[in-house]
Amino acid sequence: MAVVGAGFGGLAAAHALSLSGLRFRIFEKAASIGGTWRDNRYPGVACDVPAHLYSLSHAPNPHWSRLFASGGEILAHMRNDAERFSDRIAFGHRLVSAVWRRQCWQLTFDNGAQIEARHVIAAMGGLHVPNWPALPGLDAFAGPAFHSARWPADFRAHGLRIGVIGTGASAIQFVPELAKAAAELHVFQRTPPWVIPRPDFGFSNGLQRAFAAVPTLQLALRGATFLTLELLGSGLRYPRLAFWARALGRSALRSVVDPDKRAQLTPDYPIGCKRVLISSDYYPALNRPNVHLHTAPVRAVTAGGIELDARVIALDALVFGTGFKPMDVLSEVDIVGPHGRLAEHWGERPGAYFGVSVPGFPNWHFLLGPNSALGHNSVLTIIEAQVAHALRLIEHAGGGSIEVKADALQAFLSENDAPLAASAWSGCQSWYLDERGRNIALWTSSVSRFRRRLRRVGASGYCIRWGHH
Ligand code: NA7
Repeated sequence: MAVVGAGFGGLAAAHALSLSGLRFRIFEKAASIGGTWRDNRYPGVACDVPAHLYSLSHAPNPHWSRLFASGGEILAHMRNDAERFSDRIAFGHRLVSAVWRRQCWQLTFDNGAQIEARHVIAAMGGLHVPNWPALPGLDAFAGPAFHSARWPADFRAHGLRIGVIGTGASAIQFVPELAKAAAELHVFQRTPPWVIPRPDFGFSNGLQRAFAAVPTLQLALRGATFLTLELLGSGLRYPRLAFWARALGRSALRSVVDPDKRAQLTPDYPIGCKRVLISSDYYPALNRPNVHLHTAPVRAVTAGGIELDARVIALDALVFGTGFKPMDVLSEVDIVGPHGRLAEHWGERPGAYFGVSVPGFPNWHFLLGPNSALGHNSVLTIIEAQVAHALRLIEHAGGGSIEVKADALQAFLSENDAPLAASAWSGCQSWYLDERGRNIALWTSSVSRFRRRLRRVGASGYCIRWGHH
């Protein structure tokens, strides 16, 4: 078995594979583990799902220091968990092609290494290919210019005039940090996000000891957090139920002192359509006299700054908080099944059965593939359900190959798209939808339903072959 990627998906797969006694290796493009949490090291980085839920269930951590753990704390915890797999991970192996030949996947890596694997668990990440806006003059900028997921460790904001493009989940975390140090901070906003307060607090040493001594206590907190998010998430599917979030968002907006700024920051689309952001320091940061909000479209980047419609903003550094290209794994890997390339197969619309299996691509198991991202709960719960499903498929396949049927995928896509029209998600443009408004990323129902459905599905909807393709 080959596992590609050593982020949370790879670790969840490694744990399950080692429990089942199957032989496997993990191939990781970078020099260390961590995926999202290795890449995103910007100041203020934290998870917006409470930490006791945002942990793999096999690796609870009684010592989370706060409800919303920082990225650094999450990465340290992942490293602890990954230690037992260290001899199974091949670092510096970026998968460039996977070709199905003689009932096996032949994997080729950028360092020239080649291996054969009967099954591949592709844990290459849902959101990790940086989205760079197509702005004229981007290369002409004279100062440092970088994406939030490529933050230079030696970047010092002190005394600089800094521009930030984008106001999504990442930007609202690093803007307050930059605002403290920058001489001027210019935030270029295309669409105002809905932002609700972050109910964060630290866990005292006593409480951490109690979590360690009584694991049920920790499980109870995890369960309660899960159920709360499931319940709140239903507000995204039935927008009328989201009144509480709208009220929270509106009351947070009242903390913006300047009425013009407040108007610019007020969203004009249904809450939940884009990911609801949680922050208690974003709006206060925008109140600072050194922080300027621009809503005019960015026309171009010049050597010395950003050109808006009517003016040029002089800048020393430029930060892109412009998010990621979802489901863009194919920009990195050429996957060729028995009947052709995945890029061609997905040309019309990317689709995978429960985000895992694609017709025509036997023994290939995606984690967090199309239509399995979430807007409301911990994606780790989805990853774990998908890993369990992949292992069931591997077991069913025996020594042969297992492939999902095209009509099973069609039925899944129709089922998943059904609630879309009535939900908040169809009310604006977001990375959940492609340019034609089709949902390529989201699982539109609850995690509980995802788990239940996957458990029942088993290998029905799949076809097992013993001969050669
Ligand atoms: P997000 O949440 O996708 O945010 C990206 C932001 O960048 C958002 O404000 C976008 O505005 C803006 N953006 C994207 N492209 C452009 C261009 N071309 N011009 C101007 N502004 C642009 O990414 P994050 O990194 O913040 O978070 C990623 C996910 O990680 C997040 O959803 C969580 O699930 C965790 P828009 O709203 O599209 O107008």
